Order: sequence, then structure tokens, then C-alpha cells
Amino acid sequence: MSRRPEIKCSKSGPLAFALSARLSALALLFWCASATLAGAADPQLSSTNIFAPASTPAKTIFGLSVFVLVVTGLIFVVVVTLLAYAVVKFRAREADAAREPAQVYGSTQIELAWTVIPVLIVAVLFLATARVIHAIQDAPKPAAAVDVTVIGHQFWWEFRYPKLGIVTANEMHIPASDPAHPTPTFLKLLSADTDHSFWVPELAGKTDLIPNRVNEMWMDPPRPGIYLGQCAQYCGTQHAKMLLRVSVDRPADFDAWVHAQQQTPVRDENVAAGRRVFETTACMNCHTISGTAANGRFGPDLGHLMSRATIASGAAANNTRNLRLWIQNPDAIKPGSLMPAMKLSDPDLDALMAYLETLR
Ligand code: HEC
Ligand SMILES: [Cu+2]
Repeated sequence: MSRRPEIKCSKSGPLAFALSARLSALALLFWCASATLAGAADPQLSSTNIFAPASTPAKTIFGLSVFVLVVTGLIFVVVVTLLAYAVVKFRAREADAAREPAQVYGSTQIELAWTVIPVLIVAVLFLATARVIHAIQDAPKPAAAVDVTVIGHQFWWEFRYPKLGIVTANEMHIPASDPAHPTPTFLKLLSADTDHSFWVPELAGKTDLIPNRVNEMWMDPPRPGIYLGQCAQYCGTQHAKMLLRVSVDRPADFDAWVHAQQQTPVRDENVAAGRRVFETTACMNCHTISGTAANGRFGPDLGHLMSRATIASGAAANNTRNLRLWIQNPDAIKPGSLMPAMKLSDPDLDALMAYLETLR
């Protein structure tokens, strides 16, 4: 039986189209990858740059991804070269019109090669990955490590420091870790409602927060600064505004922050009216302020609200205007947020604002 018709068909129509579509998709992918890599050269470009790791787990994962990218890039080049060679070399020619192409019925050598080589490649990638997983997941925890329990809520982050007696929200402070005397931070990740994912690309890999389960991760950034991240698992309407800020502090600054957070807010009698508003409306059912009757846990702890640069999980800067707007109508800043609009009268709101601004 002649194979001519099949070969003819492969030259035209849908197959050729599919091939060219696939090649342009690959070209686009390569363009994106090279644009991203070019961006990586400039660390100022983005503070969530996955190509600028700044802590051991992130560096280890980055090393593995470059290795995988190089291996798969080489495979890509080899396959495309062989493909181009075959397309050109074995194209249909006028002179061949009357002849059948050479009939090849299998080759043990080729079959062995394309079975054994991929198996070896997969084995190498598997071992490299397993090594990185082991290095990160089974890392020993030094006695000087800082413990933080992270609880994901729709749509904000709770940070509890069990050994230090601190509870805060959305902006996590950790000490910079000197490689000579490491003080890494170990996180326990929990969820109060649905699945979330803790991702600060420069510091560590992405780890999910799952109800009824405890996940763990750690980080040891040596360089102080603000590192940004984001909830990386769709968790509801305001998932996109569930941002993360990690402040890596010089050890002395971290100690000062810890000391300040451990203080009970001063009871300022000038703002007693505002405190009364807080303690007699629903605020106290959802928020905690130590030294008052408010011990709700549905929303962020407000005991040191003014020590934070942002409110509503990084959705807005923490200033008088935004805070007022937030309390009157949280949806104006974060549509779908789980804090109700409190609809206070202007005098009550003024008094409440004066009180909140004393919570340093
Ligand atoms: C039904 C529970 C509930 C009530 C009542 C409530 N809140 Fe909230 N509040 C929340 C939740 C939940 C958030 C977090 C929203 C988010 O970021 O998505 C929040 C966030 C806040 C924030 C921002 C904190 C931060 O660091 O991001 C402030 C300030 C605040 N509430 C003040 C108040 C005040 C003042 C009242 C009373 C007038 C009040 N809340 C009443 C649930 C509540
Ligand atoms: Cu989330």
C-alpha cells in the first residue's frame, strides 16, 4: 500500500496551521521569559521579583528553577533543531513524485535512546527537586529562631508571636538573620476559614494555609528592608487585596518593635469618649484592644493600630482620611470586605478617630 496520500496531507491545511500556531506560542513564551529575566537584572523593578531571592529557602528554590529551566531549554533547542532538520531534509520534492519514500520499520537503537534518555532526565530532575525539598522542609531549627503563627482570614493576615506575647496583623516584623549567628523565623501556617497561600517571593516558596491543618515554613533574610507579598490562593472576593508586608528589621530595631508591641496601650482620659464608642458598639465583638473589654478575634487586633503603615491588609495607607473612610464604609476601600459599614454619627466618629490615633 502506498503512503503518498498521508505525506501530502501533512504538507497542507490543519496540521501546518497547528504547527505554526504552536511555534508562535513558543516564541511568545520565550519572549516573555527573556523579558522577565531582563527585568531581573534590575532589583528595583518589582519588590515581588521571583528572580531576586533574598533568603535561603528562596535562593535554594531559585537555584533549582534555573537548573530545570536550563535542562528543559536544552531539550527544547535539541527538539526544535531536529524538527527543523527533518522538515527541510525530508520535504517532498518534484523528483520523488513517482517514488515511495524509504520504508523504515522501527529501530531498536532509536527506540532505546528515546526511552532511556528521558527516563534519566526525569530521574535527575526528581533527585534535584527531592534534595531541595529535604533541605527546606527538614532544616534544623536553631534555639534563637523566632516563632510566628500566621492565620489566614478572609481577607487579612493575623500574626501571633507565642513566645513574645504579641498579636498583630498584615505587617509581620522579623529580625534580619546574620549568617554567622542565624536568627531565622519559623512560621506555623493556619487558616480561620478557607484556603489561603502565604507568598513573599523574595523570602521563601509559596505555602498554603489550610483549615484544620498546620503547615510550616521558614526564612532567614540577612538584609533589612520591606518585602512584599500576596495571598496566592483564591480565597474570595477580596483575595486580590490580601497583601503581605514583611518588615525585616535590624536586630536592635526588632527588639524595640517587640518592646513597643508588648505594652498595653496607655489609657488616655482625653479620648475616653472615643474609647466608650468603641466599647459600646459592635467594634468590640470583632476586634481586640488590650486593656479594654474588647477581645473579639474576627478582625485584626487594633492595640497598636498606629504602628502599621497600611490598613486592610495593604489595601490603603494608614492615614486619618483612609481610616475614617474605612470605618464609615469599608467597601469604599475593599468591596466585599467582611467588616460591616459602621454608620456612626459624625461626633461619634470624631471621638473614635481621636481614640484610635492614640493606639501606638
Ligand atoms: C463584624 C465584625 C466587625 C465589626 C463589628 C467591626 N470590624 Fe473592623 N474589621 C473587621 C474585619 C474582618 C477587618 C479586616 C478587613 C480586611 O482587611 O479585609 C476589620 C478591619 C478594621 C480596621 C483595619 C485594621 C488593619 O490593621 O487593617 C480597623 C481600623 C477597624 N476594623 C476598626 C473598626 C472599628 C472602629 C469598628 C467599630 C466602629 C469596627 N472595626 C467594627 C471586622 C469588624
Ligand atoms: Cu487569601
